Order: sequence, then structure tokens, then C-alpha cells
Amino acid sequence: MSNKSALITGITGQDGSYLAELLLEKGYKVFGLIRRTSSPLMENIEHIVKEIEFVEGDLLDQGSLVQAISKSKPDEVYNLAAQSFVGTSWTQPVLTGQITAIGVTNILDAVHKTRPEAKFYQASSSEMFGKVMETPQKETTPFYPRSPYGVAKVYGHWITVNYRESFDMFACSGILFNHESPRRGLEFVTRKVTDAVARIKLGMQKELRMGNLDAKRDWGFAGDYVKAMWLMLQQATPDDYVIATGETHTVQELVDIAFGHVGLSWRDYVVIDPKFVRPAEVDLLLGDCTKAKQQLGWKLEVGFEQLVTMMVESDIAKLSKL
Ligand code: NAP
Ligand code: G4F
Repeated sequence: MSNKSALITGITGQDGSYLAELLLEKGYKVFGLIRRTSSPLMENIEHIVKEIEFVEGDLLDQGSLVQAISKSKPDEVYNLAAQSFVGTSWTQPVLTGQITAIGVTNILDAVHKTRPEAKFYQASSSEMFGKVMETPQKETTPFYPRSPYGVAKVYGHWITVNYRESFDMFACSGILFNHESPRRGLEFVTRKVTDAVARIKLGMQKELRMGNLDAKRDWGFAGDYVKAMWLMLQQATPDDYVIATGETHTVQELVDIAFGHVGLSWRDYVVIDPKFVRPAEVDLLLGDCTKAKQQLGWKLEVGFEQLVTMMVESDIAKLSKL
């Protein structure tokens, strides 16, 4: 068992919850940064809430980050907090930049000034590849972001590289392709679909309004992806890694599998609504994670169809209890 400690920003989110579970299993003392809200939502970490020590803070407030780091004295810092929904990044572009871009400098700099020996993980994204310059995308593929979110993540990525090169910090950036789970937020396409399929099956909803069904994504399971985050910080030297499945599927395939799993045809329920079509789309993401497989020994356990059916089953179980 480890006697290390870790500070996780974004602990209430999908990835934060799986990472906290993983680190607790490994014997870490886990600190979770939470921001003050009037109605705290802890659904994803309810089952482990007693094992986590919470520290108050916000990526927008550097003083609070310095205090959180001074209090927790972490060996490892995982920066998972972000305004993470691409759609909202067009309606709140400034806030997205402040949290998802400048927020990274706020925490990196707080680590550099108060705990420079701590290892740092930045949650970078395949959205940085945007209008892809090559397929499949790997660590050396040039970035061409297509949303304010993608632009902010490119900044977060490069400032992490810059602190590593300027100050010799152990800072890694994980370029993760889409990863999903029953804990995914309801506005992201996978969970939106599996929640709707469950509601339609249970007679609680009549139709599902969607945007672009032709977009292709490389979708994996979040539980597999947090293992890669941890592996990056256990290496002898810091580096950046693509984490992906190496398979791509259209949104239509996702919808087809989800409805098919409960014996329904998506064509009877899906309505295309321009409201969900984005001002600029990322048409195709497909990752090449050869480097992570070879250097980290990372491997995938859950495939695409298994992921979608797991999410449908989970949503049916949740909604059946209401
Ligand atoms: P998520 O479920 O949306 O969680 C985001 C987390 O960030 C929440 O805990 C949220 O806290 C926190 N947060 C937002 N603004 C904050 C602020 N100003 N200060 C402190 N905390 C703040 O996201 P996720 O899917 O777990 O993703 C984790 C990270 O990986 C994000 O940085 C995301 O951009 C990145 N990423 C995700 C994927 C993916 O497919 N999931 C792929 C590549 C990269 P509240 O509960 O208070 O809102
Ligand atoms: O599920 P999405 O909203 O995820 P997106 O935009 O790929 O971003 C996610 O993955 C990134 C990694 O590549 C993360 F960095 C980011 O934080 C987030 O987790 O949309 C996926 C695709 C898009 O092409 C979108 O246009 O689904 C398409 N789509 C079609 N109809 C829809 C809908 N997306 C949403 N959210 N809702 C729809 O009704």
C-alpha cells in the first residue's frame, strides 16, 4: 500500500470520482478540491465521501489553491477541474477561458511556488486536434482547435509543457480522447442518449432531440482512463501521452446500439434539432496510443458496445428506482 497523498481538482466530476476510487484503493490519502456552491452535488462520490478530505478552493482564485496545496502537502496533483462541456464554451467563452485555460496557470503556479516537488497531471483533450491535421492523432499531431473549449485546452496543455521546461517540474499532460461512464454528465452525447433510451423504454419520454449524427468519436471507459493518469505520474520522467481506444464510431452508431439494446429502433424516436448543431464541428477523432501502451503499459478493458450497454443498464436501474 502507498503512503502518498494526492490532491484532485474536479473531484466531484466523472473522472475525479474514478480517480479518487483508484487512489484510495492504492492506499493514498486523497484530498479533493471543491468549490463552494449553494446546493452541493456529490452524487458521483457519495459512496467514498468519508474517505476523502475536502479542501475548499476554486481554479479562479489562486489564493485558495495555494491554501489547498499548503494544507494537503500532496505528492501528486491531478488537475481535472474545467468548464468541460464544449457546447457551453460558445455561450460562455470568457468563463471557459478563465477556468479551462488560465485556471491551469493558477494551479501550476501555486504548485510551483508552494510544493515544487509535487508531480502534476493536466487533463488535456483530443478536442485540441479539432479539425484534424492527420489520422490517427498522436502526440506529435499539430493542434487545430474548433471551439473556445478546445482553444482553452491548447493553452492549458502548453503552459504545462512550459512549466516543465522552465522550472524542471514533474508535469505531465494526458491527451485523453472521449471517455464515458454511468457517471457522465447528462448533457454529453453518450449519457444524453442512454438516459433518453432508458426514459423512452420506461414510458417517461417520447422523443430524443439531437444534433449532428455523423460526427465520429473515439469513445472509451473513464474507469480505464484514470489508470493512465496515475501511470503517467509513476514514470521516471514527465512526458505527454495520448490515451484512446484506436476505434472510432459515429454518433448514429451510438444511438443505434443504445436503442437496439432495449429492442427499439432509433429512427422511431430521434429528431434532429438545429439547436444541438455546433457552430464549428470536430468531425472525426481517432487516437493512436501506441506510446502509452509501450511506455506506460496501459491497456483498455472496456470496449465501445460494452460501454454503451453498461450506461443504458445503469440509467434504467436509476430511473426505475424513482
Ligand atoms: P466533469 O465531469 O465536467 O467535471 C468537471 C469538474 O470540474 C467538476 O468537479 C467541477 O466541479 C470542476 N470545476 C469546474 N469549474 C471549476 C472551478 N472554477 N474550480 C474548481 N473546480 C471546478 O469533467 P470530466 O469528464 O470528469 O473531465 C475531467 C477533466 O478532463 C476536465 O478537465 C475535462 O475537460 C478533461 N477531459 C475530459 C474528457 C472526457 O471525455 N471526459 C476528455 C478529455 C479531457 P463542480 O461539481 O463544482 O461543478
Ligand atoms: O459528448 P459531446 O458533447 O463531447 P465532445 O464535444 O466530443 O467533448 C467531450 O470530449 C472531449 C474529448 O474529445 C473532452 F475534452 C470534452 O471535455 C468532452 O468531454 O459531443 C460528442 C459529439 C459532437 O460531435 C457533437 O456535435 O456528439 C455530437 N452531438 C450530436 N448531437 C451531440 C448531440 N452532442 C451533444 N452533447 N448533444 C447532442 O444532442
